[in-house]
Amino acid sequence: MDTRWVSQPHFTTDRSRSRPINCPPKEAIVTASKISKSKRAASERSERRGAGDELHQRSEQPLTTNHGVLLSDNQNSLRAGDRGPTLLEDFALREKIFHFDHERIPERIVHARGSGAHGYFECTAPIPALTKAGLLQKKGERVPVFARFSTVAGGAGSVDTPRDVRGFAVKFYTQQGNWDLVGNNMPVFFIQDAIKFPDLIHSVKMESDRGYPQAASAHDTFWDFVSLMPEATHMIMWAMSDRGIPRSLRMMEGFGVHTFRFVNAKGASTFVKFHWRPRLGIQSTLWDEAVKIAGADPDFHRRDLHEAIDAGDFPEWDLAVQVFDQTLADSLPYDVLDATKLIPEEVVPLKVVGRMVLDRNPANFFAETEQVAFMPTNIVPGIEFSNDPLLQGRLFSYLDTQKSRLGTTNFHLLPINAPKCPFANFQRDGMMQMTVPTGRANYEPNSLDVAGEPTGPRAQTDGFVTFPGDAAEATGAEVGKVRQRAKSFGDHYSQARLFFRSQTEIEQAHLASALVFELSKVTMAHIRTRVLANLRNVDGDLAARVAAGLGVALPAASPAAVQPVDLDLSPALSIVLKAKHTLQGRKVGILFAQGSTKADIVELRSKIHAAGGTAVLIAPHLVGVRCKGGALDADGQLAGTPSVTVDAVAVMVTEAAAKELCRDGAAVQFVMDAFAHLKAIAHTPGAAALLAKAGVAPGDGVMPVGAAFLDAACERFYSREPSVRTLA
Ligand code: HDE
Repeated sequence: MDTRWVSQPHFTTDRSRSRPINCPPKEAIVTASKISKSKRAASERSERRGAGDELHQRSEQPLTTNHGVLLSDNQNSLRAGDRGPTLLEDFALREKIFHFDHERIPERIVHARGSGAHGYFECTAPIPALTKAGLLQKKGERVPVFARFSTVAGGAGSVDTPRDVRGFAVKFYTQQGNWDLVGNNMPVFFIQDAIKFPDLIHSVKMESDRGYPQAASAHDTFWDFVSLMPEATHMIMWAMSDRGIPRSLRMMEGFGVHTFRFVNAKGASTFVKFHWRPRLGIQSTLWDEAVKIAGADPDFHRRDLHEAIDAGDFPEWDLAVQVFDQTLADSLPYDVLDATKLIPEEVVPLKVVGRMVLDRNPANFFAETEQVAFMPTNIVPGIEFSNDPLLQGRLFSYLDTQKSRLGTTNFHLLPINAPKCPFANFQRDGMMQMTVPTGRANYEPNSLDVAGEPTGPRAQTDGFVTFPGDAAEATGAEVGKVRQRAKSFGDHYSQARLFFRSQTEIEQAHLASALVFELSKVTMAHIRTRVLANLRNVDGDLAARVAAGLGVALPAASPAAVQPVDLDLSPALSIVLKAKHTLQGRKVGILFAQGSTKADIVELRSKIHAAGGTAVLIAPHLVGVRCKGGALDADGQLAGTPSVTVDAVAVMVTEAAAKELCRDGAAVQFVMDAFAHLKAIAHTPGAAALLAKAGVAPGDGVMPVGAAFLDAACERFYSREPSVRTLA
């Protein structure tokens, strides 16, 4: 290997130091940007040529894999000898190619071709009387913005100057959250209802059989569609006007298109339409010019925007609003909810409220312009939607799009999309989660704070409250849009009481015992107490039994929004009362051993099968158990087939075998568990010793092998339970 470096003969990198060992001091290092801007002598950079004359460069910044391992060579893959095959173990090559292979994400289905810039919005004429939107409250107050301008029909690599509508999307990073004003450079739209959007876009994009034309509406399918959609006529006027061929992105007007709502601090609302007015005025190209620009400089608009900002010639727009009320809306000869209509400024004048200045180019096109995720649903208090059916459809669409394009529900964590105000909630996990939430409060309500644990964020009284008006107006309903639970949902205990009281005694005991078990695992005393207080509203006896089971004092009942009432009991809610007396679907385990009578076992097995059950033969050994009457194979070996795997058991062993089995824990447990689990137990006389050892007491469900057993095997013998365990 050739290690002759032009300026540094030898490199060893030690990242615990601020720079690689033997690396020139920082002052001597020329950064990439400086390199591009200065004509430096090659000798200032550490370089060497490899054996194949490939250029190896070194700089102060170490090159690593994505997992942090320093690389020594970025020119050669790892080979078995310099002319040998590439080795699979070359993790550096694999990672680099892998990442490259996945660099592209789906382009936007519409507005794929776009250019963006950072900047700020400044309020120039506050309108607190109209809206409580934080960014419009104080003259001179600025919020950061990111704007993206786009064509609609073309792909991401299409030219900048086709005849097309231009997207005009602005994300305002306000202190009340992100507001996205996702508009166009024309104030109306082709269609009135979101349900037609896929048709419109299918028709205008390249035709599906031939894949052309790209970025052009001059073709059959578009004109076919719009000619059948008279509602598109107005927008066609705009699209065919010189607005469809802007001179520069800096010289376009922008429009929110839809009617939105302003809501002020008192809750009063007006309608509003948003307008962007370029300080440079509107300018367009001639069609012939646009066509020639497409050839001469396909990036004409992108370059223009970038260069202007780079040169400090920051593009600027005024934000103006057209504000009107329902009375004015009613007086118009068209519907303000119809996105194919505009309101002439001669009818409702424009009021300038602020200005937007774009003063910074994106540092990285992909990370910012490509990954920015605009959503009309991003609104802030004081700005709301109208019932425009086109807008309402958009409210659904954009979230889907972001998931599909950016691949994860966590797209909001990307720096370009994240709010610049604090944000917190209980949403967790998901692909590409970048945050590391601590603590276990990932739900609310919670009272973990009572025990000193973090409790997480909560909704605030001054949080976003939707203006209720529209829904009521449109539907004639008494109340409009509300986040409110109906009072009729307020009785939380009467049916819980009905359920509990409709259970049989044993079921009630099970329920109470289950509560004791669960709550005994709860380490926070205040939670147990609260559950008991709630239980008092269900049934005083239940609460008392659970408290006793836990050994804690019974608290007072919790306040109930609606006092529980006694409803008529419903026996149908009980499992026991509804249980089906059948062997169908149930399994009966037959425990046998050496010396058992084969004929009896076979007979019982066939009776079980005849009754619809399944017999499972269980023995200490699986194969060839020597029985009276011949060898018999078991279905399961005793240790691996405990009685919990069946619903009833028959112990069919001789006295000698029983004696033997008394020394086998699996056998004793088999019987003991069957008894404790309230199962029917049939037995031969010889089994007595084993039953005694397992603590089986005579009583319901314990019987000699015989006809009665088939009937008993259909049941569980709850009456036995108090004798085998303590229930609450
Ligand atoms: Fe969009 N639109 N749109 N749109 N739109 C998208 O969202 C959609 C409409 C607009 O620079 C998509 O993130 C539906 C009107 C702009 O990233 C998608 C309907 C207006 C941008 C989508 C409309 C717009 C989009 C594709 C009919 C002007 C680019 C990528 C109900 C007021 C934003 C994305 C950017 C982008 C859906 C109609 C403007 C698919 C369903 C009307 C400026 O979600």
